[in-house]
Amino acid sequence: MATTLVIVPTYNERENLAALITRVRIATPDADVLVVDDNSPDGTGAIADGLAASDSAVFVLHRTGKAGLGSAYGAAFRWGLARGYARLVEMDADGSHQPEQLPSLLAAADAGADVVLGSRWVPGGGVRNWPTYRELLSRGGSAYSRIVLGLPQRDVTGGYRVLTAHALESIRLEDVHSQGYGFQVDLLFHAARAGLRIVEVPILFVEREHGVSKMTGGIVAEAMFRVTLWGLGALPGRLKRRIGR
Ligand SMILES: Nc1nc2c(ncn2[C@@H]2O[C@H](COP(=O)(O)OP(=O)(O)OP(=O)(O)O)[C@@H](O)[C@H]2O)c(=O)[nH]1
Ligand SMILES: [Mg+2]
Repeated sequence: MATTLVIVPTYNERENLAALITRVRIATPDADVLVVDDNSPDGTGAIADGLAASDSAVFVLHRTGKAGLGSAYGAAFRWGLARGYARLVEMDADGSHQPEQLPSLLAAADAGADVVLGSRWVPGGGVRNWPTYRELLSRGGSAYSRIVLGLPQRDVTGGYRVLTAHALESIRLEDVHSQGYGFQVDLLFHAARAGLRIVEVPILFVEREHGVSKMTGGIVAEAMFRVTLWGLGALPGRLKRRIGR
């Protein structure tokens, strides 16, 4: 049985999904793939079913409607943990996360990391074809979260990650409520507080060629609002540790 599960959440990714799954299967032939589709109006779910029918390593989790990235990953993590996978991977469907870089992320998990972050903002990492405002937003969001939450990592909003089953079992998933980009920060914050070993590996993030971005001002606002609340909540503990030093 495969020990690695690559999770690909989809909402209207008809033009991207088949090519992405083919690349994943070539880059990591021993891994299984789980597509989590939220009843995409463009028929992505049916495309996923077709891929699963012709490849026994591909599975599909259908949900009834768009319920956000965080709940899609929550459902997929539970699906994978229940089936005994040792490593669970987060990957976007739009090609921004290159499957060819997955072996280097998995190698960091093999070397002992509990959580591996594909990172745009460490040496060797970067972005291709991203408008300047998106880069500023991402770098700014990471910097703000780092300072407010006291996280040392450079790329805290990225969604290309490997989590071991041990890591996911150490995090109370029911406490991770956020949806858009906030979900990734939320998960990392919980991982850090659980004392897990977190390692960043450089990735080249490539802007999507097909389909439309699901990022909205509301998602950014949600993330900033929640990060600020968590930061305030964690402040007494941080101050106490500083005074106690
Ligand atoms: N199942 C599910 N997948 C989603 C949902 N929202 C986004 N996705 C998928 O999650 C991945 C990342 O999506 P987003 O973080 O919204 O980012 P994006 O749409 O790629 O936008 P950019 O950041 O501009 O590339 C993509 O594969 C989307 O199809 C959702 O509500 N449910
Ligand atoms: Mg994207």
